[in-house]
Amino acid sequence: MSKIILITGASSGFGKAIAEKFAAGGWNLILTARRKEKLAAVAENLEKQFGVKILSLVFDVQNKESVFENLGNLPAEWQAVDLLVNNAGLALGRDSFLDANLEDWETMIDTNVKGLLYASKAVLPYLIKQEGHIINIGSTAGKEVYKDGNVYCATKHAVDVITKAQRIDLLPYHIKVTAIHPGAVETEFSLVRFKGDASKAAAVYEGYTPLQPADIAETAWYVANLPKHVCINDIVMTCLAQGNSTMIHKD
Ligand code: NDP
Ligand code: 8X3
Repeated sequence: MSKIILITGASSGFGKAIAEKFAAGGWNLILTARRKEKLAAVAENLEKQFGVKILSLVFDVQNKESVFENLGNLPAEWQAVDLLVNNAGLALGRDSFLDANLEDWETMIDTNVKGLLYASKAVLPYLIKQEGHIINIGSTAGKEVYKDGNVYCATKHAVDVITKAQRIDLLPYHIKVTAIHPGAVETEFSLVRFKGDASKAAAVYEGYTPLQPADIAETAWYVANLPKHVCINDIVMTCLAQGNSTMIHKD
C-alpha cells in the first residue's frame, strides 16, 4: 500500500518540490496551502504525471479552528499519515528591532510557530497509529541570529526547540522527528519577505549558485526512507558558496 505524506505550504517552493519528489516515489499526498488555484495546479500536474492520489486542503495555518477542522478530521482513507512535513512559513520584512512592523512579527509568529504547533497537534493521533515521522523545516536562521533578522530568527529558533521537544516527548510512540535547516534557497521566500519587490528579492540570489527547492526535497526523501531504527535528528545545509547566515562568497 502507498504511504501518505502531508505537506503544509505545498503551493510553491520547498513544499511543491517535496510533493514532486514523493509523488515520483509513489507516495500519496495531502497538500495544504492558502492559494487554492496554485495548489490545485500542483495537484493536477502530479496526479497526471505520477498517477498518485492527492487530497488538497485550502486553509491558513494561523487559524487554529481551520487547522483542526481540516487536519483533525481527515477522511477515513487519508488517516494513515506516515509523514508530516511542517513547511508552511515565511519571513516578512528585514528591519531593525526599532523599525520592524508589529503585524509582520505577529504573522511570522502565528505562521512559523503557532501554525506548526497546531498542525502537529492535529495530525499527531494519526501519526501515533502509524508510528510515523515529522519533518520540521527550520532554517540557518534557527541556528544563528543576523542583523535585522530578529523575529524571523526567533521563530526558527523556536522550530529548532520544538523539534527537540517533540522528539523527546514522542519517544514512547516510536515517532521520528527531524529538522532540516537550510540556508538560502531560491523560492518565492524573498519575494514574500520584501513584499513583492522583485529586484530586492532577486538580489538575494545574485552572484552565486543558491540551493534549489529540489535539494531540500532530496534531503527530505533521504531522511524519510531510512531503516525504521534510524532517526536523523538535525540537518543544517547550505549551498557551497554559503558559510553561515551572513557569509556568502560571490565570485
Ligand atoms: P515559499 O514562499 O516559496 O513557500 C512558502 C509556502 O508556505 C507556500 O506554499 C505558502 O502557500 C505557504 N504558507 C505561507 N504562509 C501560510 C499560511 N499562513 N498558511 C498556509 N500556508 C502558508 O517559500 P519557501 O519554500 O522558501 O519556504 C518554505 C519554508 O522554508 C518556510 O518555513 C521558510 O521559512 C523555510 N526556509 C526557507 C528558506 C529559503 O531561503 N527559501 C531557507 C530556510 C528555510 P500559500 O501562500 O499558498 O498559503
Ligand atoms: C531563510 C534563510 O538566511 O534568509 O530561512 O534567514 S535566511
